[in-house]
Amino acid sequence: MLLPEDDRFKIQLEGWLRSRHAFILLAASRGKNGFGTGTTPLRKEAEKKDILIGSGAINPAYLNDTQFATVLAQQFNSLSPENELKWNFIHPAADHYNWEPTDRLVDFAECNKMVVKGHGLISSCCNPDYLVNITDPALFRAAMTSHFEAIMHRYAGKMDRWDVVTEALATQGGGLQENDFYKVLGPNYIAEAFRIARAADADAKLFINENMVESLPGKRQELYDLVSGLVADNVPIDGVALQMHITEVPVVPGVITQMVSDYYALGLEVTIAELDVHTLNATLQTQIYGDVVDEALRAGITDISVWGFTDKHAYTWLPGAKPLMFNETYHAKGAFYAVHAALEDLVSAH
Ligand code: 9MR
Repeated sequence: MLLPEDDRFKIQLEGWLRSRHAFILLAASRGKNGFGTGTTPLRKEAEKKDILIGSGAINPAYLNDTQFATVLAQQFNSLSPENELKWNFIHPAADHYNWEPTDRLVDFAECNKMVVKGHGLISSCCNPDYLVNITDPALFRAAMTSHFEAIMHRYAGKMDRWDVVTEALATQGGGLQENDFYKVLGPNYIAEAFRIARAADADAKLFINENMVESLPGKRQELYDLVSGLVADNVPIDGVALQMHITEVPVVPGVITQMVSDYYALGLEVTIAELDVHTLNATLQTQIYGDVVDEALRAGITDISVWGFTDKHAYTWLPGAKPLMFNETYHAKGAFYAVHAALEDLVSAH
């Protein structure tokens, strides 16, 4: 693990602080004094270049908090739900769909000129007993098809892109995760899911969403092999959604650019779907946010989402970490200014 006392890290950090990003820290300290950020919204900078800057992990209940709703609509032009589209949230009983929470998000997005990404068609968690108790592949496939159709038809034209399969690979790599879908349909469940999704909504972009490939070279190769196999089999997939939950260790420079180029050669798009940075070191956090977004934008990524934006509602596995761009009282942190600078720099570079 790369720790602050590591020499390589110090050299990188010193170089970085001397660079054009140094003003971020000054701007961040100004931002602490007020609710406003003192600069243009992220979405304003993004829209100049047709870039989506989104926030995932939006639980519709958070919209009751006016500050939450205001910052979300001001700063982002895309959103996606946290858990509301996962199977047992939206379809808790075989004959009942719980539409209201997701409808609310979609309405909010429409009112605020935001697009919505669907997240959770197939995920490794949150599958109800009535589904996982089906052992016959034909019946299981039929349940999957009617679930996808119900949801994708309802939100056709309202959700422009979907994570169809999330976390297909084992967390540390080393093969496919033996999730509830794999257990009944075998490895082909992935191709089947994409085919069902394309048939249900021919206009939405379809992504495979994966974690940790930026930090684990073996898993990165496995994902590439899996996805290139899908493409070779004419499976309808539009791209790869990199989660980018980063814990302590910066992404090695060049890795994002290489992934974009490899998938582009397959005719696929790469997006960042769930960026957040888990560390107790605020300076390191700012640096990582800035570097990731800067490299992603320069590599041609045009769709970047964070996994929530306020530490008030953060999901972290590192005790004490505050992984998001705004603090608990909605003040912009260094990470916000780093992302802002990366967007602004890209705009002025063209
Ligand atoms: O943020 C989500 C959390 O509330 C849930 O308990 C958890 C398990 O369903 O999932 C979290 O979201 C995950 C997302 O769906 C997929 N990528 C990793 C996310 C957590 O960082």
